[in-house]
Amino acid sequence: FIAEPKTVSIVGCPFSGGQLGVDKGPIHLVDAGLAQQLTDLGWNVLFDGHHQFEEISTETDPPIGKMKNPRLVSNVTEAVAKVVGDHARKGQLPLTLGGDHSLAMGTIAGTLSQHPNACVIWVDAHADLNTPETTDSGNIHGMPLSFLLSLASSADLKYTSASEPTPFAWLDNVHLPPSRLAYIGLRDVDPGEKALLRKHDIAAFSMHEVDRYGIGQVVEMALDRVNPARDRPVHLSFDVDALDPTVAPSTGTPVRGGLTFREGHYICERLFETGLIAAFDLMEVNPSLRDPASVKQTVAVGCSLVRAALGETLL
Ligand code: 4U7
Ligand code: MN
Ligand code: MN
Ligand code: MN
Repeated sequence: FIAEPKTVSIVGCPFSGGQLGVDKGPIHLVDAGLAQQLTDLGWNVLFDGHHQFEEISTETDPPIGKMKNPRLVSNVTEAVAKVVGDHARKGQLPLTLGGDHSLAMGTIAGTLSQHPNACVIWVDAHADLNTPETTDSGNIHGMPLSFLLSLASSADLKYTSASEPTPFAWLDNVHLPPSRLAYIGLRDVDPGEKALLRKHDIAAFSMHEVDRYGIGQVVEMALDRVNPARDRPVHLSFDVDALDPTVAPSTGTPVRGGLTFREGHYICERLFETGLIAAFDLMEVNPSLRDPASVKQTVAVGCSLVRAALGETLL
């Protein structure tokens, strides 16, 4: 899916509309030298600055139901979908740096616009499958997959305005079949999300399965579910909170009992080996949390995961 010479387009998204405070992540990742590291791996790297997002204040963007910042998140993710889709159409690998995980509404919609048969491997402590109804927090970074799987839609927002479209109406005709989503690393799943996982028979490999089978087996089992012939493009969406907080402390919603440094890297290395990665997201790096040493560690691990997904090998 990636044309020669292999080109990666860095889509820096300093955005935190889906959960406050996570917007400096991409800036730190790029400042740590990520572009040069990918050049050193033999990639042609495109990066022309971080995206500038419009500002919509919470005053003009009051919650709809429980959803916080709905207009802002809808507008930003729609713009991200166009950017990611355009890079994919040119045969480039879009590498989106977040920012909060609501951005995946945009990145996955962008991937599907070019690769309608793509599957998604979602590496996360959380399922990010809440609907506007099931969410407790109202934070949209916990909801992107409900919209992408069409388990939620703009109609659920019960919103009427003569002057603007309903937020997320642009996503209503985007559809990722639930059979093409596989999770790895889950360990903090809300009751409403568990019900949806079961109802739609979504492939979900929690930390329990990682302990039981080992990460090597789990990655193959995940691919067997969503990509049995190993012929579908893979969109890899990696929430850094999938890693154990001792490995990646600077993130907004840390959960103990996560992936080790090696388990996280193995997922990236193995998917690179398949040659199927069409897009990569690295999300939820939050430098506003924790001390400078923890931030530095988390940013370094983030860069290292990206290198692993783009072909860095141990030998
Ligand atoms: B992240 C949560 F309730 N499920 O909906 C929610 F536990 O992108 C957390 O994976 C969501 O970091 C975490 O707010 C979203 C909560
Ligand atoms: Mn998470
Ligand atoms: Mn997430
Ligand atoms: Mn998080």
